[in-house]
Formats: sequence, C-alpha cells, structure tokens
Amino acid sequence: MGAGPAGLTVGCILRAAGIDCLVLETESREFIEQRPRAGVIEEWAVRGLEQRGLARNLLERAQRHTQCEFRFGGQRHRFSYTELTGHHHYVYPQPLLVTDLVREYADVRGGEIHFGVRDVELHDLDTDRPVVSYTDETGQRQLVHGDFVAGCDGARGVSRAAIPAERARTARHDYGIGWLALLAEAPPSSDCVLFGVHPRGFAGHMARSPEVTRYYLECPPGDDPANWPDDRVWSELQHRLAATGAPPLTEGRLIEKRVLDMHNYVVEPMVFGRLYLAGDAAHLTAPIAAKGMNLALHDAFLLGDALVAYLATGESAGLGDYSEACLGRVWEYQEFSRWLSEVYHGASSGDPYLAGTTLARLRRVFQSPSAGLAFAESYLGKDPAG
Ligand code: RFL
Repeated sequence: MGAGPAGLTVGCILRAAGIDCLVLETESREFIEQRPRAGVIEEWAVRGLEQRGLARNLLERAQRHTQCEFRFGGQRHRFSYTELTGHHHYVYPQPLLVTDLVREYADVRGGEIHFGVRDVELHDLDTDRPVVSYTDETGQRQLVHGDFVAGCDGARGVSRAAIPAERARTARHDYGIGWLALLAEAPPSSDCVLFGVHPRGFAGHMARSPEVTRYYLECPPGDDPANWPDDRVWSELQHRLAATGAPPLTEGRLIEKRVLDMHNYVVEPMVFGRLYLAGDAAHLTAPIAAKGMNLALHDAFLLGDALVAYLATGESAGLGDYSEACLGRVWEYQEFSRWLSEVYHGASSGDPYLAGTTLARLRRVFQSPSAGLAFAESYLGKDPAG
C-alpha cells in the first residue's frame, strides 16, 4: 500500500527475490514523480539502497554535504561534521529517488503497480490470508488476496487506522509551531545548509539542486500561506538569515508555499497480524531534523529483507523482531527532533529563560568537542552497522 520511498523499496526488494507483489497507489505516476518533499539522505541509507541495487542514479547525481552553518547573534558558526566523524550527508530530492524506485520496481524488476486507486480497505488482517479491496481506475471494485500487507501509505493512508485501538498505542507530540515550507527557483545562497536561530523565528536554507533551494520560515501553526506574499517571505528570510560577512540571499520565484504544522506520532507496535506498517504510516517526524524519509528507508530495508527471508526459507526471526528493530531508531530520531526543535525555536519563544538556555545549548555544540561530536552523530544518523 503506497508508492512512496517505503513502499517502493519494499517492492524492489521483494521483486529482486522473485516474490510476487502488487503496489497500490492513490495518486498517478506523474504526481508521485514530481511531489517535492525531502532532500537530505543519510549515508547509511544510501549504502542500504546501494546494497540492494537502488542507488545508481543517486550516487552519480547527489551532492555530498560535509558541514552546516548556524546563524545566531548576527554571526555565522560553521559546523564541519565530516571533520569530526568522517561521515557526510547526501542531498538528492525525494521526487528523483521516487522516480528511480518506481522505474526499477515496475520497468526493470517487473513489479505490478496500480495507480489512481480509491476506497482502499483492509480485511482479515489477523488471518494468514489478508485481503485488500479497492476501486480501480475504471471504477471496478477489486479484491486482492495475499500473504502479507505492507502498510506504506504515509501519514494520510488507511492502514494505520486498520489496527484496532486496543492492539496498538499511538504516542503523539504537537510542537505548537508552524513552518512555512518554500521552494524557490533560485540557486543556493551558500555551499551548505543554513539554520537561522532568530528572535523573529527560525529560518532554514537547504540546497535541492543548482537551480532550486528549499527555505523554511517559522510561522504560527495553521497560518495561511496567503499571509506570506513573496516580498514578505524574502524580506523575512533576508532578515532572519543575515550575519556578518554573509552575502544576501539570491532571490527567485517561489514555486511552493505551504504551512506545515509541526507534530509527530509513533504507533507501537508497528504490526497487527499480517499487516506491517512502514514509514510515515507508522511514525511521523516533523521535518525539523530531516529524518522522515531516512526512517522510511530503514523500515523498508528491514521489512523487505524479513519478508524475503520468511517467504523464501520460512525464517521468521526478522518479522518477529521487525517492530522493535524499527522503533529503536524511531525513538532516537524523535528525541533528536525534539532537542533540535528547542534549539531552533527557543530564541523566538517569547520566553527569555528558554531563549537563554537554548542559546547556551547551541554555543556548547561549538565550544565543547564532546558536545559537538554528540550533535554530529545525531545529525548524521546512526549507522546500523557501526
Ligand atoms: P509517503 O512518501 O507519504 O508515501 C505514501 C504513499 O502512499 C500513498 N497513499 C496511498 N496508497 C494506497 N492506498 C491508500 N489508501 C493511500 N493513501 C496514501 C500516497 O499518495 C503516497 O504516495 O510515505 P513514506 O514512503 O513512508 O515516506 C516518508 C517520506 O515521504 C517523509 O517522511 C519525508 O518526505 C519527510 N521529509 C524529510 N525526510 C527526510 O528524511 N529528509 C528530509 O530532508 C525531509 N524533508 C520531509 C522534508 C517532509 C516534508 N513535508 C512535505 C512534510 C520536507 C518536507 C517539506
């Protein structure tokens, strides 16, 4: 269920082992290949894709990032995480990754995929022959009988709700903060990611390609993008990201402008009978720390490999451990997102005590080698092998 990074990766792993698989997706192929979202991919996740034959284009085209820059108190503070750890980040826009994965799944590995499906329902999940029903593009109702259902249908899908309330717990956290997410047809204004921690609110700058840059502006939750005409966006970005010695941002046409309300959830366990949740269907992390797609890939590697082991040899340990193995990383990333949210938003909280303590926390990252290393490890994400 779902042709996002999680569902397509599981599908590719199953097809590589010759296992029959059907991917159902509510949107069209053109839509999913263009939907702008993530960009930052952790090094271990790229290695995981590479090991499964899914990173050829990514390794050719992705940019490697080795440092980020915080701007606060009118000054620039460079943080070279690769110098501290030997590891780096990749930047590869999510639509390019989804395009690569859908091509590999459907066109190369011969996987079946149906786009534009509606009214998807799950049945008999607690039996060993679960059923999925849906309305296809021609309006016909269809029934699919299978061995397993991978619920990879994202934050707005139906699979999470198919777990009876008494069989799973959903932990939620609402930051009470909004981010105006922007895509600008403008070249990046810095060779690295910028985080502006400013009394007027957080601002972020992230390269997506030589022509396109993602920006974020903290705003009230539920704010209307219509309150943010282009002039106001650019003047606020210039102001919040200003620092001594930093050239002004290169402006351009804004091609995406939407308000994201920052909230997280985690479903535990991520399994009910023969339904296995993966990615945003199971856990949402607001894009504060750029972790959501990385978690989706981590789940997909574990689930794909566990399903292959079970269906090919009857080995069930991977499926048995699946939820716990995913949730360890999920909670670690949730904690880091929360920590980072305080750093980003303390200065603009209106509470001078919070502003003082969170700026002290940020300065410690630059002044204490051990605090710097701890930050770099969380920022880069833990390598499952190391
Ligand atoms: P997706 O990508 O949402 O895919 C789910 C798919 O399921 C389809 N669907 C259904 N299909 C069948 N039946 C149904 N009933 C269905 N209902 C929905 C949907 O159309 C969709 O195609 O989930 P997945 O695979 O779990 O992947 C998760 C990631 O997409 C998400 O976590 C990231 O985009 C989060 N994120 C980031 N993550 C990072 O790791 N690094 C980043 O730099 C980063 N930046 C971001 C982000 C998310 C953002 N937004 C829009 C919230 C930046 C932004 C602005």
